[in-house]
Amino acid sequence: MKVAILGIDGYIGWPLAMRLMGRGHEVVGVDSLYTRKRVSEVNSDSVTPILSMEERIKKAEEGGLGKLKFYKGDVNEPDFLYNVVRETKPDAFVHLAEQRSAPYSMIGLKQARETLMQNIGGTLNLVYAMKDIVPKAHLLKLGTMGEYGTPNIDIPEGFFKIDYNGRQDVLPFPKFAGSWYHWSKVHDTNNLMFANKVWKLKITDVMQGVVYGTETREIKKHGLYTRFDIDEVWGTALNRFCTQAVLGYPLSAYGKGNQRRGFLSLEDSISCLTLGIEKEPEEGEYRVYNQFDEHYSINELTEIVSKRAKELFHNEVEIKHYPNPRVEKEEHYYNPEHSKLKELGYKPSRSLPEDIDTILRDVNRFREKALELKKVIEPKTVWEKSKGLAAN
Ligand code: USQ
Repeated sequence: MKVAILGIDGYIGWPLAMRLMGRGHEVVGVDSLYTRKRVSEVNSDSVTPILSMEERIKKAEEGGLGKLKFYKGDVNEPDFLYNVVRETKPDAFVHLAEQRSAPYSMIGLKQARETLMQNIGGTLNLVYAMKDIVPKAHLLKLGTMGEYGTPNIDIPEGFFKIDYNGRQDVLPFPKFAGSWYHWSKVHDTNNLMFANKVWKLKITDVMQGVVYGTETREIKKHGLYTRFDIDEVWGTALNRFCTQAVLGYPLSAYGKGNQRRGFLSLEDSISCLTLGIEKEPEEGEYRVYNQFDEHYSINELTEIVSKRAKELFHNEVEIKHYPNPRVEKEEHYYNPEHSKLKELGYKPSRSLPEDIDTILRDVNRFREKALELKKVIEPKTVWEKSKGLAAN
């Protein structure tokens, strides 16, 4: 199958490309390389060494993964995206080309606008290009579990049965996101449902939890790392905790630490996305998965990480509760359903503690680089202080 990966240079995009190529798919890659630029804007960098896109493609080819055609550009530019789709006519698209950091979107008006305009605009361009050029193609779009927020009831996979004033219906589950970034994904979801309704586009909307890890089978085999961010803007919870443990810094639990999220290893995220591509929806179907393996509270995670770090490196790790920079519930009910991927055949690969050991060992290998990023580890982006236009 010919698969276009939009956002191929990102944390998930690159390992997904290697997996799909290894399984005999023809991969077309698209990326503006904005993540590299935006990470450097906050004086940060990937802890793992990452090659340029050209070098990645060359090494992947030398490693026997096959050829990959790469287009550098922004999916938010309709002419650019239409040209790529016209030239390549993919059977499937994996759309990862969005600004993906909640803290980045909360820095101020500039970043909030960038996030909302770019994410919503790119997805809108894509559904139009699909309708006009490849209306039978499948779009697998990365959404987020954060679209749902933390309601005090079970969270279904996209839709739920509702009984109101004596009448019943099956409706989209209400969303209540926690950052401009997460809201951009809610708006995308609404637009995708509408594109499916009017043009019958075949769509999989993936509500993915927090992804962690440094490794997939292909990264291990070919030594071609994906990026690994640990700063307060681009790094996610577990990846940050592991790095802090290696460096001997206190683990940064925000607030009371009883907030709970769904987590998934990078290896399993890649397996789930591959499954979603290879087992596509029916003609005209819009389907939603909740893509995570298990849910943990922040306190549970910091406990596991400090225990594993102590066993591996014999260092004591402190857990520090920072005043929460975000506006979020710190105690809440959390029970999202997640059976659809398992019904399709997904089997989790490893347990979270095993993955944590791999991350700790990898970060320890690149310890010098992690140490260079010391200044950007402490939380500084505060939701309530998001900057608007200067008063004068
Ligand atoms: N947290 C800490 N300490 C930290 C970092 C985070 O306690 O040092 C807490 C946050 O307060 C939050 C939770 O960990 O309650 C998750 O935060 P995160 O930074 O790991 O993840 P989040 O901002 O939600 O976003 C990440 C990805 C995003 C993806 C999302 C999935 O950056 O692209 O969509 O995870 S989910 O969280 O399920 O919405």
